[in-house]
Amino acid sequence: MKTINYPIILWLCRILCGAILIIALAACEKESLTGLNESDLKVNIAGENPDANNSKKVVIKSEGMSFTAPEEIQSGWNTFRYENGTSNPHFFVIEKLPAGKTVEDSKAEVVPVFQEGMDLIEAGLDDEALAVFFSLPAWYWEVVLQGGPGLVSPGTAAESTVYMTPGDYVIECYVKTGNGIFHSTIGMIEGIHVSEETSKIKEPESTLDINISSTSGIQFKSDIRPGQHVVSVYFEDQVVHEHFLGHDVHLVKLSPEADIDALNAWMNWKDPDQFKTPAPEGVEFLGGMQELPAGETGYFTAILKPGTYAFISEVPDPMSKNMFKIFEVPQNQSN
Ligand SMILES: [Cu+2]
Repeated sequence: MKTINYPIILWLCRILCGAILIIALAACEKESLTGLNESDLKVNIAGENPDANNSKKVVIKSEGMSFTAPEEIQSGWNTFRYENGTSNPHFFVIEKLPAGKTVEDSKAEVVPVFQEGMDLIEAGLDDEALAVFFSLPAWYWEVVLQGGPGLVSPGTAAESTVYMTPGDYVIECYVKTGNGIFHSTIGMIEGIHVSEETSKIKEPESTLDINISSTSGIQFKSDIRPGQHVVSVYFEDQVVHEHFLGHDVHLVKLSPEADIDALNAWMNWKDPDQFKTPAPEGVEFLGGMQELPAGETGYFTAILKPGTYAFISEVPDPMSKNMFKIFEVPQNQSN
């Protein structure tokens, strides 16, 4: 059920965005290159120093409303390093396409259908729009979300590790511009082929374990030491929430002026006033793990400094679901 419903929303986003493409182009200008070099990116992750594994990482970059990504990577465990060189927060969710399909099939066979549906929504014909969405090609319902880095603030890099089976994948971001345009609609979608050849990367060993479920929310041991961490995220279950998507985990650093209620509200793409740039003030997104199927585990790295952080899920009102957990990183490990 979940794999059927997730992609609907992602594509619906594209439709919504497509309806106001002209505005999108204007927004795209604001998202223009910031000229950030790799050395300018803030250090929020482990592995900044050269090491034997760096060359094995899959580097994805954004310097505008697009992703620069390799066309092909190996199967098995893959560490994605996402470098956000833009002026807005982004993420990417990894979607596995059914056999024989590529991102071009998605663009050719799915996007036009959703655009038609969007036109109907714009006209207030929601029921008719729903009927159009159900006319999508049968293969579309087999798309499975397979994790990916959580939200990443401007000028920031993050790393996440997921297990990938051979096939064709799409990565996309559906944060909205200030004008309500989904980033995927205006270019933040890319295809990646995963080969039969397996990577030599081992499953990471975690230093901090998160469990997320629809019944208990986000759970972890509260005594988190400062320093470098490999965070595991185990998806005990996966369900479709009010925004038609499942749950995931994002790491955020909260400054003293951060508006907790504003952030709680912002995490709902379905709200026309939320999940739009700019993000709430005082909030720094440091990556995380996009939704995975029930029973799967993904990993992300983080360097935690003394201060206030939170693990938060991109779902409507995460606080009410126990999916907005604020925690303190103490000054000393002994604390
Ligand atoms: Cu984006």
